[in-house]
Amino acid sequence: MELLTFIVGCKGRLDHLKQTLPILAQFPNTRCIVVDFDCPEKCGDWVEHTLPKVQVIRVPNRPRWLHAEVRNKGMQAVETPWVCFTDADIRFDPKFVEVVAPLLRPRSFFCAAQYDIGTAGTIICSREDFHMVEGYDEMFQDWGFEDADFRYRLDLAGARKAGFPDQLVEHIDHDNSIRVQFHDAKEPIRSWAANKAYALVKWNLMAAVKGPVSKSLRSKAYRWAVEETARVYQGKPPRELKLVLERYELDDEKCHFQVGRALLFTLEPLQAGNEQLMPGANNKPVANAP
Ligand SMILES: [Mn+2]
Repeated sequence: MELLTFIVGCKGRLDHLKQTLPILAQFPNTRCIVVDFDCPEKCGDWVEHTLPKVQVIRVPNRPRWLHAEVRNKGMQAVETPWVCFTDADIRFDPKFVEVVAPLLRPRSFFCAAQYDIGTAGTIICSREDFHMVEGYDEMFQDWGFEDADFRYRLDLAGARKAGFPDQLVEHIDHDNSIRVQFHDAKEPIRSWAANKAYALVKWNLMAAVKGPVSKSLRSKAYRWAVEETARVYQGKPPRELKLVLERYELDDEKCHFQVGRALLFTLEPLQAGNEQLMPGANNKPVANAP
């Protein structure tokens, strides 16, 4: 059995994939999976034709790029003990596997030591840890923060973050228009803000329920985060989110009621210049994110 499987998703990035995949495909003791996520350039066909050792998973009928689903779908075919999630625009150093393989140890996950907006999504974790945290949260839409949330939950589950040398991965530079090509939110700052707000709500819910949060609660939280961040940008007054976690019935001859345990969330603007929250536009490092 090989040590590690690379998972690369692609939708309209065939030009990048052509530059990066041949490097992944020649690494020893590894496998490689490309998730053709309804790619308009039919990247799966190119992969099968050019690099037949690479496994292709096709996910049809996906007009939107859903990063979390791409990665979870890729994971379904992984059999190796370790997995490296990465993107079509990440060029790996030919020594990557040689350097990283000896670093891998149980209950750890690995990112570039000082990852930036381009390389933040490249992460190695064990298959076991991935399943323990139930993978990526598919509630996240559009650009941003599903990777920070994944790292946060790995850490919470007891897997320690470790680094590999930054120069082993290089991001092929591109502008934001490519980043949001298949997104509804065309300004990455908007989806990044909504996704971060959602993550903060969810992390609090996880602490309150001491475990995974139900899909219905997450769905309410996500809708609120998207609507509420949009309202803040439009200068509209904030609206609270109340999520009832549990209800206790007190019902006998003398009283008929229930007590609920709820969490209340608010989202309010700080000062002007919310753009500063965004690590993206000018490629500032996000190494301090979880
Ligand atoms: Mn990129």
